[in-house]
Amino acid sequence: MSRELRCGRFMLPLDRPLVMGVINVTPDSFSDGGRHAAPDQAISHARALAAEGADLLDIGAESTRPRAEPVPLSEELDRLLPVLEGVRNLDIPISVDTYKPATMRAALAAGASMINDITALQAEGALEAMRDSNCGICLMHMQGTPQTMQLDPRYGDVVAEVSHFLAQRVAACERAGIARERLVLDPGFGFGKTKEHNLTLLRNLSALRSLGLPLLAGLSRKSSLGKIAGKMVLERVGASVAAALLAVERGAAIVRVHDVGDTRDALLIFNAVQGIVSS
Ligand code: HH2
Repeated sequence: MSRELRCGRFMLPLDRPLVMGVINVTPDSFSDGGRHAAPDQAISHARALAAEGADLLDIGAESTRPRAEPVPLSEELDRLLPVLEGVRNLDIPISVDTYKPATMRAALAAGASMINDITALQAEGALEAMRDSNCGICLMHMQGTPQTMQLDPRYGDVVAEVSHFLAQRVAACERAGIARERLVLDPGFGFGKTKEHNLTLLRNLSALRSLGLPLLAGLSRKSSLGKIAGKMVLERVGASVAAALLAVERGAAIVRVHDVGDTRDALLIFNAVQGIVSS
């Protein structure tokens, strides 16, 4: 497996776990809806997360929580572009969380270095939008769509099915001429999965390492953690940090989190115990 991830002009080292800080420029995200919806709020939140030690940031302008309504392209761009303009001078890669090829192209033109796609580039034109750039790409597994995914998710073998799907999407990227050094794979915790499915995936995360690409895990503040810990969304910091640490222990290269500083502290302890020296 490559020791670095290509993200546009950045090469991210993969010899220590990386923290991806979440910025939701949305009025309705499950985790922090409305808190950073105005561009200046989102930009100062991005700066704060960078100062707390985020290795990269992920900006989303459309909520993908269960039952969220899709946002029209023009509205997604209106939310996203002023924020991208305001964060492009930060010296860390900026990822954009979108499944729309037109948004992918606009985001890259506005300085984004990574595309995080919850539909793993299945939209028509998405592979082509990625082919001509050298940005990083996160391919995520989801069963169903945000509108339907939590109604009745079912699997025979959740780990095998997620792994099979991700392998197929990697093959599609390779056929489209997208280099493997640009790819990160994500099992998509909470996307068409019950609490038991999420726990099974986390327990067996290391099985996905056989796909030979870095793994990204997004468990931060998710409802499965709330169910276990009996906590409301904004009270899930401890549970989220624990989940991030468990994911890293099982091989996650990147953790996607809202609480960057607390996660970073936990990972510094992890690194020290493991004898990992930062490059
Ligand atoms: N989770 C969310 C959104 N995007 N992308 C990846 N790759 N992996 C994830 O687990 C993931 C994701 C949901 O979290 P959040 O962004 O806080 O909520 P919302 O979708 O409501 O904006």
